[in-house]
Amino acid sequence: GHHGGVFWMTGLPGAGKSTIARAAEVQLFSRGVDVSVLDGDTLRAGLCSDLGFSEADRRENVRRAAAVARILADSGQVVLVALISPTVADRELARQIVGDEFHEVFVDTPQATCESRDPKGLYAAARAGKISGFTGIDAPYEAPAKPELRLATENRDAAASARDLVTFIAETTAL
Ligand code: GGZ
Repeated sequence: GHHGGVFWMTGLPGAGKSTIARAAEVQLFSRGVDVSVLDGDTLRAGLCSDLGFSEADRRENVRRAAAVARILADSGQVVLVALISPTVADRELARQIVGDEFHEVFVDTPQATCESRDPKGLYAAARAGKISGFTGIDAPYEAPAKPELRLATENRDAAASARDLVTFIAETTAL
């Protein structure tokens, strides 16, 4: 039988974290796996609605997500977390909270590609100086040096990246 696990997807805004997580969720669900997705938009609409994008608020966002993910993973779920989680220190905190079931997944998309997608126009707004502290423009993103899985998304669609993620999940959780 399978056991739970936390698959912590980090990457720039617009890298495709949430899209890949949702596609993987569907693929896992159809295999009968108990799966949850925690993404920035969902968390920030509720549990984390008091948080902004300062360094401290991002860290608190990561801490809460990790705490919830741990509870869900301990009850046997596969948990896909899709958060920018921009710093090595933030992700180390998450790993510490989650424990052995933590797996770091780097959604590796060149910034130029993220910026050309710009679904919400946030990169453009940041470039124009209309918003400040935007990750990749005037707030840092530290790419993971040794992620457990790297999804290079350039020239691949979200479904293909999701399949790679599901394969990795199947290997690590004995689905
Ligand atoms: C980064 C921001 C910002 C700033 C709003 N910096 O593409 P999106 O729009 O839907 O996803 C981004 C989301 C990032 O939230 P996270 O909770 O993943 O961030 S963190 O892990 O750093 O806490 C983006 C939107 O929020 N957004 N302002 N200044 N992203």
